[in-house]
Amino acid sequence: MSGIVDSKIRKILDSRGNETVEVEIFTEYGHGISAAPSGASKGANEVKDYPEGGVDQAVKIFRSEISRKIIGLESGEQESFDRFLEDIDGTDNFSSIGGNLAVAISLANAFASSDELGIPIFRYLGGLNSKMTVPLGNVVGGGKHAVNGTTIQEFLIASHSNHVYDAIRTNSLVHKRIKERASKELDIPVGMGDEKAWVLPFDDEKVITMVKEVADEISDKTGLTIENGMDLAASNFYEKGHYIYRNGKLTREEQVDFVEGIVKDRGYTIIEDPFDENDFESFAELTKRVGDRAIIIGDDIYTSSYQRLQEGIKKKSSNAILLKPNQVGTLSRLLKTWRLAKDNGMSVVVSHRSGETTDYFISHLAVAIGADYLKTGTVGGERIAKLNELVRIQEEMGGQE
Ligand code: 2PG
Ligand code: MG
Repeated sequence: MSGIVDSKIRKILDSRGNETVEVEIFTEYGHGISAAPSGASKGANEVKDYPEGGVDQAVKIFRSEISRKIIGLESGEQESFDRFLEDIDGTDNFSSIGGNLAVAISLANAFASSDELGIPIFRYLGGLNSKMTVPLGNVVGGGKHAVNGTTIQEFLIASHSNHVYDAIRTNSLVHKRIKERASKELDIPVGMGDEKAWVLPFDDEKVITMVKEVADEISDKTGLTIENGMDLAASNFYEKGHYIYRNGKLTREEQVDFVEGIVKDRGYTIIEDPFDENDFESFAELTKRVGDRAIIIGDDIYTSSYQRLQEGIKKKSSNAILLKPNQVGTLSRLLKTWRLAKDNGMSVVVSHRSGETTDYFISHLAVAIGADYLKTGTVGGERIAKLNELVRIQEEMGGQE
């Protein structure tokens, strides 16, 4: 493996039309490119996305400081490369250079190494854990990803098939059918949110039933098992001891009962962030009640952080974790958290952000670490870029002609 010989940075736009950074790393025989995504419903404990001065300042820091210093670094030594980024930053949460700049550099470097070896990234990163993942995507969206939608941020579905293309296609059929169903009831056009899920002016109860019915209908038609799930992103509507829904409010205890009912009575098997990000205890209570039949995923509660996950494990808060590289800023940090989750028998979901580019690194990452699911929407160019990459990866793995 060779050292880094050159690098580049530029501003590009993400799917919301916001500016983000794209980084390129060149080794003697390899080239890697990666762009940072961005969240709208961020966890309070994520690293800082940009330094003071925003995207422009991040570009300036890269050009004036980092690009010079990375020349000659061993691209194949990802851990020491990522430590170099931490050292340059000098804080715990990347507040000097920005976690989004760090993550674009870190992932571009891994990409360059795999390219140098002439192998796809999932093979470069993967080992015995590699396996094809299951596409998990939202078909109805609200919360911070939409205006006037449901209080619950994401209504998710996951179709299961040995052929990932069929699973992706089936997810998209559910998405299509939801629109047909909703359009019949509404005399206004149906629009999409940030992640290209439908935004419906219905209360959450109604959507819980509707998405389950549509998933069952499409499952009967296609023969594929389709799981129902949701990301409540509950921190966003938790205020002083109450969860405030568009049609009423629940206490902490009532929220536990409500979500228990969604699993036990409504057949949902994937539940993300059902409580406030600091309420490890309610997470633990729900996991105790329904953890044998559903995965309870921590996103905002953990923010992919090793320390936060340690606390969750100690308190038995969940049986699954969501992993997003830009929550922690480097690939090495993310993999460290993943190992901890794995060693403790947790399910793993790799995830996109609501603001995305066509970067498909997370598809390779999900396969490389054998993630149970890749959460990355069901339609929309920036989501499809990742889903279609899964199809190519499966072909490369020899699993699909
Ligand atoms: C989430 C994510 C992705 P955001 O809450 O899981 O769907 O949203 O990127 O806005 O944090
Ligand atoms: Mg989430």
